[in-house]
Amino acid sequence: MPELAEARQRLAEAQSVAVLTGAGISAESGIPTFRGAAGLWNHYRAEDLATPEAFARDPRLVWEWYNWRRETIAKAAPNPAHLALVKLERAKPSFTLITQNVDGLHNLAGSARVLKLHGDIWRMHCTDCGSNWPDRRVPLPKLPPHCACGGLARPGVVWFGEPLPRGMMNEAEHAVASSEVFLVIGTSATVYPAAGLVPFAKQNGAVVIEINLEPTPFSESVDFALEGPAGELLPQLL
Ligand code: BV8
Ligand code: ZN
Repeated sequence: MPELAEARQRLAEAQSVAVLTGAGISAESGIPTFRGAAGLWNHYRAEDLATPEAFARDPRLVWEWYNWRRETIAKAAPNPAHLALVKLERAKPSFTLITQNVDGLHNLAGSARVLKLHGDIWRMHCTDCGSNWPDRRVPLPKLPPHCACGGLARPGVVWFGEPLPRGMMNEAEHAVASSEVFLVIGTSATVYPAAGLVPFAKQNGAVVIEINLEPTPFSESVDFALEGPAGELLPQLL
């Protein structure tokens, strides 16, 4: 039986499913990935700008990058891969969607419960008073933006070297540990602790199905490594 058919069978039989998504699931919505050929912002790498050090050194530069990403994301619509996950959530007694993406497209597509491991580009945090709030203005009127208290605002995302939101990994690990099938979609599986969920799923006896355009460090160890665009493969998997 061809790989896709067998993977579809295992997914159909599963009562509890967990999913980890990365930038690749939003690529067909027109949002550049971090490590794709285009790169996220030609002359800058995410590792150089998505850090507290870069923000401390030049908050305006970091905000120019986020402002540009917010404008790109605001024009993007969920694609068939996002919509397939909404259908899957409604079809399974137990379903948890874990995403590394900050673009909010899973919620826009209709996913009810989304664990945002790396935060949300549409939220702001004040570096002074600590309050945080939603802000969908595109483009932002003034860079860098400030809080009502006058403090400097930062994007509500997790940067490299920063801890994930408290309890988030516990919740994600609990969902993965109790899942029969774990889908890993559109991630290079290079950023931790998120990527650690893949071997964690294997250790906990889940059937792991990977969907990616190219091999990842885990392609050899997953049960099914389906190569192709998520927007095409995911609907075929349901
Ligand atoms: C932490 C939010 C500890 C911001 C992001 C050395 C020095 C310093 C740190 C480290 C180090 N070594 C390891 C670390 C830890 C570090 C890390 O893992 N670094 C990596 C680079 C080695 N991790 C951290 O720092 C994390 N925090 O460890 O804290 C701690 C604990 C307590 C107290 C203090 C500290 C925080 C990591 C979160 C960073 N934030 N984003 C923002 O978005 O602006 S990371 C960013 O890249 C994304 O969020 C995403 O998570 C991550 C990976 O990207 P992907 O989603 O996988 O996308 P990518 O472009 O890489 O790949 C796309 C894939 O899709 C490709 O495989 C492609 O083939 C595929 N694809 C493309 N198109 C399609 C497709 N697939 C299917 N269909 C398509 N159409
Ligand atoms: Zn404030």
